[in-house]
Amino acid sequence: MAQTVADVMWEMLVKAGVKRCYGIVGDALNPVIDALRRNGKIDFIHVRNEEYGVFAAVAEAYLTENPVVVCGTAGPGVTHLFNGLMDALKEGAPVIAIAGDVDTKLMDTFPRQELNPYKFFDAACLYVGRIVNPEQLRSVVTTAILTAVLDKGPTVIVLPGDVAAADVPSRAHDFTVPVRPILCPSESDLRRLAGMIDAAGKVTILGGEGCRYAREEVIQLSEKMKAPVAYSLRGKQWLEHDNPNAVGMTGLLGYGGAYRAINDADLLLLLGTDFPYSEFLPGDGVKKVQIDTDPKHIGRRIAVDLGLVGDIRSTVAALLPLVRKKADGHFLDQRIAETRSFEELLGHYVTKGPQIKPIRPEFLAAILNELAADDAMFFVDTGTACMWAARHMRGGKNRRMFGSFAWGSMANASPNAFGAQLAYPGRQTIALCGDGGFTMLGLGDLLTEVERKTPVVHIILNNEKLDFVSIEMQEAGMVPFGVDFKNPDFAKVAKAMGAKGIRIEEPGDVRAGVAEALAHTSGPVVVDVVVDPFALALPSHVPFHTAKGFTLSMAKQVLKGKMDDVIKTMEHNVRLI
Ligand SMILES: Cc1ncc(C[n+]2csc(CCOP(=O)(O)OP(=O)(O)O)c2C)c(N)n1
Ligand SMILES: [Mg+2]
Repeated sequence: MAQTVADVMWEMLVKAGVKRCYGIVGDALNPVIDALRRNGKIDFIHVRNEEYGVFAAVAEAYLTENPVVVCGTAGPGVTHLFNGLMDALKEGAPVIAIAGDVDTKLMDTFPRQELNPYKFFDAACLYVGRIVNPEQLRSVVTTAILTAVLDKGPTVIVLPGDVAAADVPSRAHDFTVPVRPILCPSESDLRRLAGMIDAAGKVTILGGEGCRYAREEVIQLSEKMKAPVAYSLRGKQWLEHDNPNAVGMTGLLGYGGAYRAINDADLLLLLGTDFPYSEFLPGDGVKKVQIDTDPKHIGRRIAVDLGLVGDIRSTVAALLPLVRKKADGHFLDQRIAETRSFEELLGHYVTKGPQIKPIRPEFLAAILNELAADDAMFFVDTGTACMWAARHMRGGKNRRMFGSFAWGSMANASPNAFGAQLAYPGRQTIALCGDGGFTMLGLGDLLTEVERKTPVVHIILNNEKLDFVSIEMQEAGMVPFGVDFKNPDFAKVAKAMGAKGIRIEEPGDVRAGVAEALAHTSGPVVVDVVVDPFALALPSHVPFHTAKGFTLSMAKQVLKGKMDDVIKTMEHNVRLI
């Protein structure tokens, strides 16, 4: 049998390192998935919702840095891919989407399920190639692969069913993925930067995801400059653990000495971070230097005094010998002391945790952190889970933490963890889920995990609330509205679906329940933890408008007869305010 367009497309994708394709078959995709079956080298992960498949692919692609394929069929199947592709774009994950398309003879005639792929994917993808003629195959597939891998983001191959099933033209479809160059600023620019560092009394580093391979170099530089090291949520896993100069995070999730480290410095070095909350970044009193591989990141959040385009590892390595060692460690010592005292404050709920009911999420996060393996992979839902993970989970050389940190979608943790577990079978994989997030996406595809016997540990923060939004509303001075809901017993639901289920209502049961879940390796487990719905999570530095808004909200709630809730929130959080 002659090879079809779809056959050769899969061959090329296999050569690019693709191991899995997540999605749902149907209509236009049938010949595409039939060719995948014939190929035999790609595992087809039949999910229950395409969106779940994309979030799984994003985690796999981010962790392995290999391209991962997702697919959805013409129209509705394709639309389910969109949110996950936006996530891939923002998290920098090489995901390639195969979008089914109506037969070419129907294009632009308003048939059922047609969708203009260029318009639709415009915001989400770095490249959209629509194959309407088999002769395009080599160019479109090569471009989709190379763009995804080299520019680190999602691309789309749009494939009508009739073209997928057509014979392929007889020509070579071999290709290689070229190696990316390592960018480093010129020596004169590095000398200029070294001069600015030497002239500054107090220097602080704020590092992000760009420090992924630069941890040792950044710590060495901080030692030499006596500089506190603050980080974004994406930078935390690379810069916090085993770093004597780590001072925590700034921004909405802030903790530790980071806020003052950043705002009281003479010079702030922004390394590989596109930190989006400019209100938490300092004004003109602090000089700023930003280094990033992506020139578009430089200066887009705040004005910088010097911007350098470069890979953080090689740039910092080249900078190190040019910088003079500083003698005065006073500024650094103060920020470290602040970080320690904030840790003690946060420790309140951890040490008191076993006696406090309902269960404090901080206590749960701290126990999880303590019991998890040294090479555990944590996935964190958008919501309060991010706050507890940021403040109470500690990284390690081989620990990983990932979430929808740059895009901020709900419901990412469960599918992220699933994708990671498929890529690293047997490695401990933990999803810290909101109850809103888990019921949005994770619950349906728990069936997929059961079928695959994938050992993902889901820890559900059961607060019967969109708690993060409730806090947002209170900070803005509103009465929380539209944020409450009722949950079933998730442990019972999990059992009915064929997974292991554990329900924890008593604080004294947290340790044993989490340990039991982590020891379960023959399939997915859902730990339904009934946590305090009034657990507040204010940042370490509360801007004036937030404090004002919060007080206003409390006053409004009293007027609406919600005095009980107000008292509970105040009472439960008195140590944090
Ligand atoms: C798809 C999507 N819808 C809505 C939001 C806005 N949002 C951000 S966090 C959040 C609440 C999450 O609730 P839950 O998963 O229960 O976590 P909790 O904050 O209660 O721990 C919402 C609605 C979002 N980020 N993504
Ligand atoms: Mg919730």
